[in-house]
Amino acid sequence: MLSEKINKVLNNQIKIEAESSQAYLAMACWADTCGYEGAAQFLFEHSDEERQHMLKLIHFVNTRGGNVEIFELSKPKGNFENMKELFEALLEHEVMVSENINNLVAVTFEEKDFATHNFLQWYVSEQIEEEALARSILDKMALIGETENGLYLIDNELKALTTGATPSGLAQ
Ligand code: OFO
Repeated sequence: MLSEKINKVLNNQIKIEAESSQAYLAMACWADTCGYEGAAQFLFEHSDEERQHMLKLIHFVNTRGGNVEIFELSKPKGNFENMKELFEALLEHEVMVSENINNLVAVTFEEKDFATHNFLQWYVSEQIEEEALARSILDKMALIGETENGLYLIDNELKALTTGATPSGLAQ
């Protein structure tokens, strides 16, 4: 059984994961429109992953006898100056998510909810990976430079990071 406090913070995390999915969906659309095929694929897939993170939390809350609340989402930013600005925004978003996960873990200690504590360790590890990935993309951009050739190389690098699966079942 979840305490009211844990249930509330988990519901807030469900909202954050849904907003992450929306944020990356908006980024993917921008990249697609600009012709960055690799970046678009990478971001569509990332958006799908965030939805999975949300669903994983929803199933956990339901399994533990809690009540899931689905909130209204804020409109994500859908326009960027360039790829660098987009990936800086992505990193900033992931850092915010990591802070929220850390706060959530702190609440599990307060509430002595070690089942939720264990469950959240997956998110702690995931955030380390996601922040590292965003930083490595920005590092590569700084190294290769934002010339047309540089951006083409980055776009190919991003494509290599994708699974190649069609995003959310849409026809390509
Ligand atoms: Fe849900 O991992 Fe990124 O935000």
